[in-house]
Amino acid sequence: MEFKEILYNFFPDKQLKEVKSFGNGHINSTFKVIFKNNQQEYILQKINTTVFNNPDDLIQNHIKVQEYIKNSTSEIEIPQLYANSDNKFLLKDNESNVWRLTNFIENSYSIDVLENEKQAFEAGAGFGWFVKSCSGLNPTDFREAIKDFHRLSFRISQLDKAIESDKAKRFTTVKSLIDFYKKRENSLMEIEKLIDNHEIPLRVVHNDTKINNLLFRNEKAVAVIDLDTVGPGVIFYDYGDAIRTIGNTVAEDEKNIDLVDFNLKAFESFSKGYLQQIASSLNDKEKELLYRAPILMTYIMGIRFLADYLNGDIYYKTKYPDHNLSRSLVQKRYIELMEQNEDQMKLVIQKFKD
Ligand code: ADP
Ligand code: GN1
Ligand code: MG
Repeated sequence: MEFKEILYNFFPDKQLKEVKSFGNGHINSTFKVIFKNNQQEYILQKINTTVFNNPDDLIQNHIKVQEYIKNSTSEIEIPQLYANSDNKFLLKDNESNVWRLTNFIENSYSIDVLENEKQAFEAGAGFGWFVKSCSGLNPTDFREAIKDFHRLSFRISQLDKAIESDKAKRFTTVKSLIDFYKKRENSLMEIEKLIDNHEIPLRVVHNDTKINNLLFRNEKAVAVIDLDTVGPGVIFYDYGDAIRTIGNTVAEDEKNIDLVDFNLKAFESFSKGYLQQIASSLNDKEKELLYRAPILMTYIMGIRFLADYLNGDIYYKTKYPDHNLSRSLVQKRYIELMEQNEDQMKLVIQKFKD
């Protein structure tokens, strides 16, 4: 269906001026929409229904958060969903594409790579605000957009299946990379056990806290976006996944592996901003083991990229044949660097944990 028709369903009175492809998300198709004589801009998204089989769950979860925090006095916000003329938040077009519309957060921008440490502090404050704001919500009231999304054993079994079927005939080229990840499997599974026995509690978390899912205005964090995966999870998921991109000096798909570096100062700034918001509600086990979260989450993303590479690039958007391989190699290098910095990471968390 044409953009004009889709948008007519949301705003029959507005005249379309421009629709352009926007952002660097790996999952949905995102467009910025501008109407004539209308200052407010919008974000229109075609939801990837191969990834999100039940898009209605996404909307239910988003609305739950939207309603819960609507009276928040914080300067940080989340995108607001617009209903269409059928009073629904999802529009299904005649080609079975599913669309949603939100406000464009005014004068905002996202970044893919950190430019300075102030941004890391701001990102910590932003993502920390989000999880603090959701702390009164019950995780079991949310629908899991993707079952077992950050469950390590699930991601390991996905990788094992990908190795076994070797669909794209790439196994031999990644043998040593697989070995790297396999070596760390058992140690990281210890964290899953603590989650399963509730020593690390379930909370409502964002579940996709990479740096470009946060918006800035004039260097200040102003919005947490991409709520597709909001729902049950543990604090390690959000904190760890954020560090995965925020502490890395280069993009997650940098081709020159020698440029990958761990920015301890950015790690410290993010941790300060994040823990200022949330430390008082963490239990001792969470505080004690938080330093392991960045390696856990980088590992999970590393094996997901690798599995997708072996499967022939069917999940993430890719721009060239070895794109998923580049991503997985960056995660590997970044894990090595964090392993070398583990003691310093522990000390930083110690400093901000009370
Ligand atoms: P994906 O699920 O594909 O990652 P996102 O919801 O993260 O999609 O959107 C992709 C990009 O579009 C974001 O990284 C951001 O740059 C931009 N974006 C998304 N929603 C908004 C919004 N409401 N206001 C401004 N920019 C947005
Ligand atoms: C995807 O949607 P986006 O681009 O913000 C992915 C995350 C990965 C990330 C890696 C639903 O995030 O889990 O960490 O790519 N989202 C989904 O860049 O799979
Ligand atoms: Mg995104």
